[in-house]
Amino acid sequence: MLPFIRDINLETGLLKRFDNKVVRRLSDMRGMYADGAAEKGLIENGDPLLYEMFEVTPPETPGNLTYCTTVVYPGLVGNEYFMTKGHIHVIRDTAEIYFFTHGEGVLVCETPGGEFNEQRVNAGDVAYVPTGWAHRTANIGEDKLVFLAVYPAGAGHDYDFIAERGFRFRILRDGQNGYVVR
Ligand code: PAN
Ligand code: ZN
Repeated sequence: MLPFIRDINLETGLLKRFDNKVVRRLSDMRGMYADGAAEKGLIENGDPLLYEMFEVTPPETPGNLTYCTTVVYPGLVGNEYFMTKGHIHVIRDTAEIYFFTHGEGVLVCETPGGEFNEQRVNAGDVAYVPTGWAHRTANIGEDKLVFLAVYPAGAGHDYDFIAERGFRFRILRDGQNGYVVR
């Protein structure tokens, strides 16, 4: 494998070349938002696009890294901001770096033991998610929230962990662009 460079548009999150694109609509996250009636209504009326990921995926051999951009669109399901599904890595002993390049968001982290952490993030913030923490990102702004994630290739994503138990707290709207954790 040769060294390589990819060009990222910091504002849109678009990579000029990527290996894989993931698109998540609300119907891909059924049951994850608190307001089931709002979720149903939105799915029936166009099924909004919540977020997209553009991945660069070197071989999943020991020592390699994967990176990708995530673009979380602005919006609400009921009173809950658009967010990612959230996951913990299959290999629990995995840390990850998020570099936020555009927008306003909240990074939500939780351990299997129930320790909870939420932090507001803006363009320019570099977040470190330590090993053993599940993570989710919510967009609390009016524009796209964009970030670059870097993590060990082959770490895997355990979505069932969050789908089954959720996070302890949700990121809800509180006034214009404000949020409350509840
Ligand atoms: C990120 C996330 C991305 C989308 O690249 O995968 O933001 O969130 P979900 O994977 O929870 O749908 C990351 O943490 N990768 O490990
Ligand atoms: Zn991750």
